[in-house]
Amino acid sequence: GAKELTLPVEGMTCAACAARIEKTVSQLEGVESCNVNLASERAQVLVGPGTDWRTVKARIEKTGYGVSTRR
Ligand code: 9UX
Repeated sequence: GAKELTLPVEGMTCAACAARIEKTVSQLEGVESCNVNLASERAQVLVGPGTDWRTVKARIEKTGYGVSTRR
């Protein structure tokens, strides 16, 4: 079933950064939803069974932000 991932996002400085990440991650195959909180610097992502955090991390990095790998 779907899993909820929480990823720590680095490098966001304004609300539009969070919105940009939400939009691009939501467009990934296998991602059902993405909510990014600027204040807590966390992305909460609901993904299907074939998708894991590495896919989401790669997209966030391609968009120009960082994802800390420590959990
Ligand atoms: Mo505003 Mo956030 O230019 O990158 S969208 S800082």
